[in-house]
Amino acid sequence: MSDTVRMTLDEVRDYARATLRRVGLSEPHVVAVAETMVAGERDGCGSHGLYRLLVAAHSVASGVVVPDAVPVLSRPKPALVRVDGQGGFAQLAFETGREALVEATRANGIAAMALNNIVHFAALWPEVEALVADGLVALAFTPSHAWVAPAGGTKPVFGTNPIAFGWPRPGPNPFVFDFATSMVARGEIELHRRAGKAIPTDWGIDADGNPSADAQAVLAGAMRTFGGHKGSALAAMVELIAGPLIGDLTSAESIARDAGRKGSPIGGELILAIDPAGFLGDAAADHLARAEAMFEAIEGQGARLPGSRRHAARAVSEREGVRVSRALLTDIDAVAGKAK
Ligand code: NDP
Ligand code: PYC
Repeated sequence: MSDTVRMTLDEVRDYARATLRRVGLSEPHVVAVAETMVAGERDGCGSHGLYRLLVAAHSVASGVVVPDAVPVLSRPKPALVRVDGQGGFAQLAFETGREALVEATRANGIAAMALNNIVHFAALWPEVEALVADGLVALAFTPSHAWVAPAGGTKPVFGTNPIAFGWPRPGPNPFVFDFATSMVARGEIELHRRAGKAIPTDWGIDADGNPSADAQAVLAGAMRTFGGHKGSALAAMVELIAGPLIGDLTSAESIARDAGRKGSPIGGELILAIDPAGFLGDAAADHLARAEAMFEAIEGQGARLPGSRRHAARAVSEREGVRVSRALLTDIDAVAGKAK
């Protein structure tokens, strides 16, 4: 028997929704959360696909997340949108504020949305992609739990703190990158642990501060930032602008609030959106067209653009479905069964 199962994207969606219902999420959260898992599987990002059902189920069971939270939207200033997630998952908070953010960006040229009081386990590219689909340039940032040591140190201070950026392009695929400021997302190390696979020794250090290829040892020790002091500074920036600046938790505060429950990170997210027409008016399309020369210069020499692997994976998944680990589905069913 194969150790993977082929599923269409509709089957992935149905499975994710059914599982989230069984673990007790309210229907609006079920729909919003499942969609980001479908996006993860579809775009070949296993660390943020159906694997996250285990993570979400645990956050519900351990009382880290409010499963039926109803997010509350407010407009503190004309160009600022705030959504208080009331302790629920981030996806529904984002959906609650999305239209208001687009409207504020069109009205002011630039706008920001703070998501507060949320629990976050998702990839950020679906959010910036959604804003880029409205013709905006978008950036998103969120801290997580203190798992990552600063460059030159050995003790966790930062979260894996992703940064996502999206830029509209002619044609179906925008320019989007989305990466952790750690060497790799923690979810990738967790997947290596589950599979009993070694990790590259530059991903992290064990509890004694030594580089390690043992995923479990690094999960118990500290992860490293990417790019040495540069990634470390970017991780610090994410802590500041998506933590204290919006009145929310740092990664150290998030893990303290978790109090050993091992749930998903608790805190906030900052999303910035810019309307190219703000600076450029009717000339926006001409200037955006000039940006294409840069993309051509990158691809013209055989280098690839961030997002190109995802878009290629998406085309295959939409046509042929995806392959999901049988062991993962068994574990998810067991966890969801217990929740019932
Ligand atoms: P990767 O290191 O795989 O990097 C992802 C980004 O880099 C993608 O945009 C990817 O494009 C691009 N990229 C990768 N290789 C190349 C290459 N050779 N040339 C050009 N571009 C390249 O991802 P991470 O492990 O850092 O993060 C994975 C996900 O985890 C992210 O989506 C992030 O949002 C999520 N995450 C979420 C957190 C949270 O708190 N909510 C915390 C940490 C991470 P492509 O996709 O096309 O390969
Ligand atoms: O993979 O680092 C990670 C992560 C943290 C929160 C969500 N994903």
